[in-house]
Formats: sequence, C-alpha cells, structure tokens
Amino acid sequence: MESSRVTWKISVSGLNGSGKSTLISRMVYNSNNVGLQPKPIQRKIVNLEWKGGKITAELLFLEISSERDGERLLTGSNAIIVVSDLTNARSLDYAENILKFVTGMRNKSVTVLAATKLDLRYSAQFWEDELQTVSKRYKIPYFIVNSKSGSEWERMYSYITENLIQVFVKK
Ligand SMILES: Nc1nc2c(ncn2[C@@H]2O[C@H](COP(=O)(O)OP(=O)(O)O)[C@@H](O)[C@H]2O)c(=O)[nH]1
Ligand SMILES: [Mg+2]
Repeated sequence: MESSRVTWKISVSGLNGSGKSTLISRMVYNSNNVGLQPKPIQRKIVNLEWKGGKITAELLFLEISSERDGERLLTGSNAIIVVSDLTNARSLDYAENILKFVTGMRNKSVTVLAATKLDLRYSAQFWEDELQTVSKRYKIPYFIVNSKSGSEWERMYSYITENLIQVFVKK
C-alpha cells in the first residue's frame, strides 16, 4: 500500500511560563533545551502505522503565546494542547478560558489538557481533582507531564497521533 502524506497543525496554547516551549521541545527533539530564541513553529516528520494503514505526517507545532489574539490563531488546528502549570493555579483558569473558546469553534480538533511540571509536584497549586473537573466539563482527557525529563509526555503524544488518525484519516 502506498503511504500518503498529511500535514497537521498542532497548536500549543497556555499562559506564559506554563511550559509550552519546553513541552514542544520534548515532543519534537525529546530534549528540554528550548534554545535562546525558541521558534514559534517546530516541525517533526513521523511515520505513523496502524492496523490496515500507514501515513507520513508532517507535524507543525505552533506555540501560541499572545494573550491578545492567541485564541484566533487556534482556528484550523488539527490538534490543540492546552497547557497548564501545576505550580500556578492561574494557569488552569487561563486554560479553561481557552477550552471555552475551543468548544465554540466550528472545526473539530483533537484537544487535550496538559498539566506540566510534575517534577515540582510538591509545590503544586492544583492536582487531579481540579484537572478531572475541567476534563469532564470539556470532555477532553488530561495528561500530567514533566517536560524536563521522563517519558510521561509519550502517553499524551500517542493519544494525539492516534486520534489525529482516527479523525482525519479513517474518518
Ligand atoms: N521543573 C520543570 N520546569 C519546567 C517544566 N516545563 C517548563 N519548565 C520551566 O518553566 C519555565 C517556562 O517554560 P517555557 O517552556 O518557556 O514556558 P512558555 O512560556 O509557556 O513557553 C522555564 O524556566 C522552563 O524551564 C517542567 O516540566 N518541569
Ligand atoms: Mg515559550
């Protein structure tokens, strides 16, 4: 079977400092080094396989930082990672505002809630209870990750690629 090619836009949105750049570096390079001037778009090419098919996917990770017109840039995303920071309760409120906007969007996107900085859990300002509440309210899964090291991010990444295939390839 011939392998076809797709391009998917994966937007990463959340309060400044919540860990968007670090999470993107983890997913793209498996590194936490964001560099001095992190690029607003990072590109990763992956071969995805499932029972009965395979595809080459160009993943474009777009960091959306601007608090003013950030939400507008979410339109047309194939996937949206809404980032909250376990050590900052305000970041979860901000994440909820983004989720409210995403819920009202017309096009469908694979959406997840990420809670970063698991390694700093002893200074967490919210935890599973709060994440579950938001997750149920918007009917999306949440993933607690440590972008500095570890492999928790892989579960979230697999969820996203599997659902991208489900929504945009298998249809
Ligand atoms: N300990 C820890 N620090 C993190 C983690 N993710 C990000 N950071 C730190 O949090 C700060 C903000 O991260 P950054 O990715 O620049 O956030 P952004 O503004 O949302 O892009 C930086 O100092 C990162 O090194 C994490 O999982 N654990
Ligand atoms: Mg950044």
